[in-house]
Amino acid sequence: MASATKSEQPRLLTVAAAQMGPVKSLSTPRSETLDRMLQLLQQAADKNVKLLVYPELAFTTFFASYIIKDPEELAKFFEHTSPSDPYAFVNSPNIKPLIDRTNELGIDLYFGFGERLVDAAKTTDFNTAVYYSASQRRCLSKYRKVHLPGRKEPLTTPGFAQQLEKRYFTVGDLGFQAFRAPGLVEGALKAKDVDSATDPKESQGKGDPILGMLLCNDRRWAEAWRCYGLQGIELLLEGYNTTAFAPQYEGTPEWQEAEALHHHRLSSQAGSYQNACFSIHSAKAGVEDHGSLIGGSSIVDPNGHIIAEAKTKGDELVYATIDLAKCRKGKGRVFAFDDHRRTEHYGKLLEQTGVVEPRLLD
Ligand code: CDV
Repeated sequence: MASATKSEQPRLLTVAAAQMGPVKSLSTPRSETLDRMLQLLQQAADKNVKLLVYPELAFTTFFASYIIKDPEELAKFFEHTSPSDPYAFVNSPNIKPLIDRTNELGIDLYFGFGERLVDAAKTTDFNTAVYYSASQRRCLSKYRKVHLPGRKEPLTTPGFAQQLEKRYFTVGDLGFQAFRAPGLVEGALKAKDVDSATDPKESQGKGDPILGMLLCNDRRWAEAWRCYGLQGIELLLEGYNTTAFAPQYEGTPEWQEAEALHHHRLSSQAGSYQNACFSIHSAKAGVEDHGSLIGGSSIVDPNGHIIAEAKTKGDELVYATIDLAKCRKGKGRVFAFDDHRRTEHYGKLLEQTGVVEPRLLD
């Protein structure tokens, strides 16, 4: 573990990705998967981990890669919420044992799940991640995946890998909201300790850690990272199910998997460096009935270095003690946004979605 810049007090935190091997099929019992998650949680406790990140759609197989026509069958992959009870899932029998145990162990969690929001007669399904604080005994924040990959209609050629997130989920409506998590680092500055006349810049990097969440494909989008960067993010959490091989695309299975891992690393390392934050990336990996998924769960530092990475494609705890004070170097120099961003030139980012090329030459 490298130290912080010269003047910074260390803000140490032990964190981990709970990489999960495959959840074999649509009919794999929930209890079997939950048991594996509980075992990873215990391993995390044994390593004194204070924050543990599970994958996207952690409790089930990656159901968005199957063609599920029966609405009753599909409903089994979702947990219910409502506008008046946005965190109702913590009491679901599919999730509550994890919450109960993490309360006993005092470990904060990020996990992904299928969320069915029931509002009067209307239901809306999201691919969701949540942050649960053990010290507060409650969820602090929810994130609904924004960049949904894949398609609405299945591919018709037998054997082709399906990716149907646009069929099963609605685009997230919560944006990219950073939040602080209490109880993770010692001596965090609190609002009551600061005089209202003091320049807010003086307290930067001294409070409780600033966190943000993404889900899988989101990590490839610089815009998502920067929305968090602009809120001073120090630690980004992300779970994923990334296809290792799709027969409809070029290349051998080995080559495709190596490329997928390369792009995963490139995205997580660039995002961390350009926003001067740590990040934790947690895979569901290995071969499920719909196809194969990459491993490569990792912890990345604010200089873009991978400081811990999974060695297998099975259940594996990937952990490290990080020093959040190390975020200050990038935030104060190369990526001091106040000093160097040029918003007057960034208009296209909000005005345009697709590509508009310069006109053809005569
Ligand atoms: N679950 C995902 O979002 N998967 C996408 C794949 C389909 C490209 C990903 O970005 O890893």
